[in-house]
Amino acid sequence: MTDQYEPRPEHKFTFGLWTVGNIGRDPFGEPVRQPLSPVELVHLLAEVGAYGVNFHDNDLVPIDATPAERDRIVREFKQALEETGLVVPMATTNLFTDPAFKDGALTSNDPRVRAYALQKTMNAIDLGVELGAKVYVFWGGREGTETDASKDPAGAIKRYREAINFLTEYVIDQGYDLRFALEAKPNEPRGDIFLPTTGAMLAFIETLDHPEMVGVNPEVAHEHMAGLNFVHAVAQAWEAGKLFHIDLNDQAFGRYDQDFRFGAVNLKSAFFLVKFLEDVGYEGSRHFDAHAYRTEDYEGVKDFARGCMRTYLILKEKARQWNEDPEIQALLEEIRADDGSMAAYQGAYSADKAAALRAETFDRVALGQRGLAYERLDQLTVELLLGVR
Ligand code: DIG
Ligand code: MN
Ligand code: MN
Repeated sequence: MTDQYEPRPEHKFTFGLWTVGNIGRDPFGEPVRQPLSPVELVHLLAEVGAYGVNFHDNDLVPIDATPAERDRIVREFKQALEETGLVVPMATTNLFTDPAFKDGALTSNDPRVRAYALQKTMNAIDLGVELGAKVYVFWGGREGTETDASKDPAGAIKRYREAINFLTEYVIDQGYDLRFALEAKPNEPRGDIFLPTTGAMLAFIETLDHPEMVGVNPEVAHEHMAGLNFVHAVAQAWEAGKLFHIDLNDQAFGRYDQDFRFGAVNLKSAFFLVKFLEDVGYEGSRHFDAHAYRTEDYEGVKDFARGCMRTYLILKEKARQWNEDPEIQALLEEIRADDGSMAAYQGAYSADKAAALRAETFDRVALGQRGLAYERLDQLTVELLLGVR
């Protein structure tokens, strides 16, 4: 089936090796799919029309690989990229699978673990840069606690800051063209994870030595797990100039991290997210950090990947329609009307402005009586999404 919703490189759709390579293990069940090699996964992604592929160091190079094995794996991976035209926009470090990181990596209570995590991350940064990555993600999946008796939360933040400062200095020292994107998650696999939301990450970034090198990588599922509006988190990151990357998927509220296909649960919030990204001209990767249902074989995995991209493109077209819908735009015009009568009180403070505002009189009752027609506006939006407009 070919139609206007076919992915093209300019859409910048990317997947991690760990997404389409997910073999379906879960806390209550064994794998359901045979593992595919990184090279096979690159070809699978090329087949479905992806633009790029991302990886954790150990998705590509096993943690116990010899230098010779590493070189062979990287050579073969580069060849697959060459053959398919896929690129590597982002890389990251696995600081959560190996038992060494059972109590965290960069915030571990064990200084040897913290030092090993730094060493592993420097090596992984080298690997990512070698393969073309310009964004480096930090997801602190194990940076947290089950009992707050174990770690001083302020001390943990200090350790995190020291590590990120060290690693931004490493990037500067190496002369790499690389920016960091910090990814928040409130819990799982730890009972509580430090820096749990995108908002917390934005505050943390301002305390770093090189905040200009560090942004965020918000993930739909993770903000939803915290019960938050994902579009608002993305908008705050964008407005702060910190939306360096984004992890798209879907997630029911109040559940474990489901990492569902994009748009599989909350179509309306997915619509407003796509509309925001397209309206503001976000130029980064549309990275699907998601995986297929455990019920699927690899044909189902391809359906999953195609579905992520198709839904994004369908919602992008819906956003264009919404922006051009005469009735919706007329309503917005009415709702946002500004007769300029309050212009004198907008913008920066001045003593004269404050004095004049004090003298202004307001009909408070009238202010509260105006009907805003949001029911009409939202119903028109729903009908457009349902395809009857
Ligand atoms: C989980 O949401 C995390 C890890 O998969 C990875 O470190 C990061 C990259 O997008 N997302
Ligand atoms: Mn997730
Ligand atoms: Mn993610």
